[in-house]
Amino acid sequence: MNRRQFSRLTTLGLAAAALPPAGVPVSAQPPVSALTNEKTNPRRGAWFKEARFGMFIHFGLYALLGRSEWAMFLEEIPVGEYERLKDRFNPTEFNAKEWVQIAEDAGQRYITITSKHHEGFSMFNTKLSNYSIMHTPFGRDLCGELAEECHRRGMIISFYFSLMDWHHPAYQQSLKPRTPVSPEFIEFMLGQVRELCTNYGKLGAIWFDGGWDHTPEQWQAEKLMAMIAKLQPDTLINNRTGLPGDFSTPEEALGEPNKPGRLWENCMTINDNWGYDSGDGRYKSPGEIVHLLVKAVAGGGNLLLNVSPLPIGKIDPQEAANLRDAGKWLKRNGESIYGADVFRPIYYDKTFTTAKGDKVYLHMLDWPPGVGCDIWQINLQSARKAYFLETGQPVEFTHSHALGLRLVTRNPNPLPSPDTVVVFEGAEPLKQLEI
Ligand code: JFZ
Repeated sequence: MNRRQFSRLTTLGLAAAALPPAGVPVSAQPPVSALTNEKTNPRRGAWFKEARFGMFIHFGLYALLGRSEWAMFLEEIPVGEYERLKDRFNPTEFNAKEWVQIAEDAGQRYITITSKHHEGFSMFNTKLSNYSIMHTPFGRDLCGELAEECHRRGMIISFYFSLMDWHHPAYQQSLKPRTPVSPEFIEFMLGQVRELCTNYGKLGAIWFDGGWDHTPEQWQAEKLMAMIAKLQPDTLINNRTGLPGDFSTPEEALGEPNKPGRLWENCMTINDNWGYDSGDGRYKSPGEIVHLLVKAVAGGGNLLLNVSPLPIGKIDPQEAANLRDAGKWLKRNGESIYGADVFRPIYYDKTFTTAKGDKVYLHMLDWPPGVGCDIWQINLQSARKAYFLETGQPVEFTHSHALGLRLVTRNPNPLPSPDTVVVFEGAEPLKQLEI
């Protein structure tokens, strides 16, 4: 769903169908168990902070229509008509190796794929429904092949799973907001999540979505989480069951700066749509991708950047090219991203900081700087030395009371870059990290 479609839902009075239910005061919600505590055990959350950059993949029957993943709902296509798409679903060009290679070249450390989106079509080998990829001309377990390739290559695999299901007969009654979810559907949903947690090896995260029409109690979210914790104790769970889970998922926005220590991941489209939209050519440039990543990490979060495979099973070549280009910057500057965390916020939209150990990384998105080079509101007086991350060339700096940090060295960075990083060694970031 893109912004235009989202605002259309609002005008149709269907905002409830696109937003978590409003009006429930936080204090009125039931207490959450240890499983749903907002503080994730640091050991379980470690991979997430180390990885920082992931590939989101929205792929399903909707790719055949090429009008984004909400087409069934927005165009009011009847179930009987929509489900016939499965007879044409045949992404013969799909190659798990190629997808994982693109992610790897982009410097992404995990992949989150739609195992089932709101359309209700399973992209994995489920035994609980015939409405799955196994019952198409393609007839292969795409999620399974991808998971296997990820495990082979050390890429982390996570599954997106929509709670809402526009197709399943037992969910039809529940399509109205605030109606209960039938026990039959809950059994089906729990069964499918059980399959995902059992048949595909170790999962990085389960990324729920589409729960907004129902309360966590109606979804039996506590039971769901307890089941996952039993089958996959280290798998992280996002916050879209309505319970906090392990991490927040601000969409097209940057983070949860007011909740220090909370894991979060910014999910974004690489153009204007999640699912393939044949008319969408508004690609984010490699530089924009780098900037989004830097901003997320500077705020202590991850970036999950979406790609939309074409019906034949290929990732859009332009998306792949831009990702690969962004990856070139990461190959040279990854030290300032992977496992890095918040140093402190800087309220200037071209300069950000990340930190790791006793190093602070100053990210300058518009190097070489214009008039002067005073970095306001940042104090790195304790730093012993500074240098350009890409070249190792030293950078001279001073401090002034009025302006904070001043870089004396202006221009020796030879490489044009979407983000010029200066490393400060011996700074005092650790106190900031533990806020
Ligand atoms: C949901 C899906 O409906 C969409 O198709 C896509 O998969 C995206 C990643 O997630 O869309 C949402 C969910 C939450 C909000 C907005 C769109 N929200 O909280 O504002």
